[in-house]
Amino acid sequence: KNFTARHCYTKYNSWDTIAAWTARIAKKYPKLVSRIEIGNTFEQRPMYLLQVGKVSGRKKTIFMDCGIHAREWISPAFCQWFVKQATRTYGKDKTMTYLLDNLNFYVLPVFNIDGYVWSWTKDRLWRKNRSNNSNTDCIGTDLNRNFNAAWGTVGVSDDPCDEIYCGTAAESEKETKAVATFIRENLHSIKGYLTIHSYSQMLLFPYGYTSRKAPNHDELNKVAEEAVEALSSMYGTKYKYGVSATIIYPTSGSSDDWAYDEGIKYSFGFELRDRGKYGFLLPQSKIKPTCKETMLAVMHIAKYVLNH
Ligand code: ING
Ligand code: ZN
Repeated sequence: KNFTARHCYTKYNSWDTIAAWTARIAKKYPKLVSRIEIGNTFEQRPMYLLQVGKVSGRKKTIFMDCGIHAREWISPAFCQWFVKQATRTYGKDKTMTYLLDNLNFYVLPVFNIDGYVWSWTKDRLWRKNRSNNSNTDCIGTDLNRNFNAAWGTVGVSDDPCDEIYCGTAAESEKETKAVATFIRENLHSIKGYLTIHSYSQMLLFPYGYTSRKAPNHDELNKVAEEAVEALSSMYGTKYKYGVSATIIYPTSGSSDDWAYDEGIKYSFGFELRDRGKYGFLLPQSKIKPTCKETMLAVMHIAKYVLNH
């Protein structure tokens, strides 16, 4: 009952709560939000995606996923916040109204649902999904190493016991397959891709798998610079921005590189607060300020994508 009454957005929510919320928000705002099931997880949970935007003909869309890594709880909290803010301010805030009239957002509030449930129930610092691996008791694949972008080459492990295990093949995981299939089927409209992680306060863009510059590198760099500037205008939170291979570390099989190579020219990865004081255990009191400042960066990118 408290979901729509403001309580849930400043707390971390269990998967059951988030799943119930997806149904509720779609029901409450039928002209703005609809819920789509894009597949099932390894443990057979339905993967819910929210389409957010005024229903009308052909529109550009932005795909945003949260919670690809289980322990990064601020990430699903941000996806929820985004949808809340969109629905509450549509028709009131000029920029939001403009964006939702002209763009659709696909918001996946939790990508790695099984892992998220595990992080709530058994191991707070779990990262991977929960699929079985052969010849070992070690569980899980890193979904952000499982995409078909120079898969299995750099910044990965082929040991299923490691945190960055890339799986047996690109898209070997049901969760990766579901997201990649949905994006491929909607490539005609998807012009922007955002993936939300924590922590370290960075805004990253391709590539992670090579030191080669992306064709529109200068443009991505400019958009990132402006987005980070917008973000810091609220509380002064400092973000680094740049190519992920150099700003954090080389990675292959990451979702943003894959989306970019599929032709989505505006592909960004966020690493939200903080810089390590609390790390993955960011206190609930930080949800609101983190989400408010992040909204400014996301809105900036969305405006840019709409107009380019
Ligand atoms: N960091 C990301 C990781 O998958 C990342 C870094 C994010 C790389 C986005 C590429 C794109 O290792 C965390 N914290 O998971
Ligand atoms: Zn992550």
